[in-house]
Amino acid sequence: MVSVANDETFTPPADSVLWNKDFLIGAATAAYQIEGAIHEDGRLPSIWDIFSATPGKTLAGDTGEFACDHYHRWPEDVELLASLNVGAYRLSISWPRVMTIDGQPNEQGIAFYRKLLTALRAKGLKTYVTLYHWDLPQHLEDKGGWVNRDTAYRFAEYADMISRKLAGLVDAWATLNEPWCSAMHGYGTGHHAPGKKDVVFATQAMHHLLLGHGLAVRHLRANDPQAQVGIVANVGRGTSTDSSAAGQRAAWLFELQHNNWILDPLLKKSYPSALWELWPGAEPTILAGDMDIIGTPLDFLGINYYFRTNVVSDGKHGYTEVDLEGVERTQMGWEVYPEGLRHLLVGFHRDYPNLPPIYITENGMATDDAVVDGEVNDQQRISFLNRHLAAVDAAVKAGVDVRGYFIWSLMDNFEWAFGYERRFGIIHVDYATQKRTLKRSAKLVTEFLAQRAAQ
Ligand code: IFM
Repeated sequence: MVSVANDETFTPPADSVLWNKDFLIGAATAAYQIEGAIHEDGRLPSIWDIFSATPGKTLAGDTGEFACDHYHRWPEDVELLASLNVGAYRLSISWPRVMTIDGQPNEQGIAFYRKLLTALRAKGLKTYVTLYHWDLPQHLEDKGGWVNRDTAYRFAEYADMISRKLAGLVDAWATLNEPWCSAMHGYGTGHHAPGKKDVVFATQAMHHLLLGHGLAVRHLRANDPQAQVGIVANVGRGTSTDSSAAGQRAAWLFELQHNNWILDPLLKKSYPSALWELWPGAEPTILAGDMDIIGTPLDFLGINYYFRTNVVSDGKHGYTEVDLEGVERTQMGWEVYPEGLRHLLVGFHRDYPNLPPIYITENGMATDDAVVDGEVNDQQRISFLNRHLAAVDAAVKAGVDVRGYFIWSLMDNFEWAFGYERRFGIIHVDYATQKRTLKRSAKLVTEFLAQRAAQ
């Protein structure tokens, strides 16, 4: 058992970028994970409704049917969010809530986001809005989902429609959240909706996700010229305890597969060719002009970082993951490894001369939190946040243009295949009563931001 540092406070060093009032600190959520209300106001079924209702797909059979009931409790949630003194909120829009089956706007669903964004703005919060955080309308999956090129065009239509409707209420649009997870877990491993399992599907899905992204960027810019436009990628640090050439290649391949698979097409307009050695025969169909669309310049890149993975060579073209012993882990079993965040940021800055400004759009951890005498003492999370923010500060000092950091997550929520057991929030949610309780981490962040504002 690894002991956790007993940091009692959340006080960044005096020279930390965190004290800079322009460095944005926010909290993040996603529609399916918090909204509930899946049958209301004309919302269509999403792939996660169908997947999570299928026996055996999620822990304890949990679904997003009620989640945090945010669809009804959003005024209380906005008050809580604003009470934390954060400068921004990252949320996502549920595509099946705002668009009808024949591609028309669903005004009732759109009204929800208009009210929410207006209330956030009234509180002085910046709004970071993701268009696709994994909840594809099921009727599009029935036609092949992201493996079908047509879905990229449907996504672009959705982006066009919703950015016309919400123009002026959004500070920054992100097209996709974590296309790696959508493609690989949705169509490769089957751990996520829609649960397909073929790497050939995964690579084709990735290409169509990125194509949809590029097409959407053009609409977002045209319809909402004041807003920033970007995309959010999850990235992973891969290392190997095997110092041989084979071990080091395994670690390199891990990062290539997790990071460069997405960042190269976005920032270099090509896929890394070594991918097709890792996955022979899985090269996607790419039409003329696709890579130029995908490589449309971005205003910002969102980076989501959680953990490091140790790998060894599989003796063939790939790698195998091997858990390290004696390292600190979260409730997810993920290794706590802040140095990986600094390392990756500095590496991206070195490898991509056109790297846009970065926001850490997600970072945080799951802990098995409980309310005791009205309090939640999430000591490991406080320590986690301290250490990862120090890693961000180190990257900034090394020259990386990081503009902000969003804690994942504002509140405990539906953690996909892991249901409600895994608690990522800085606000505790009692799902039986929907009572929200600020965890100690939330209180310390609030105090720090008050001090920062007062200086
Ligand atoms: O909860 C998820 C989120 O939806 C996407 N990024 C990772 C988080 C933790 O697993």
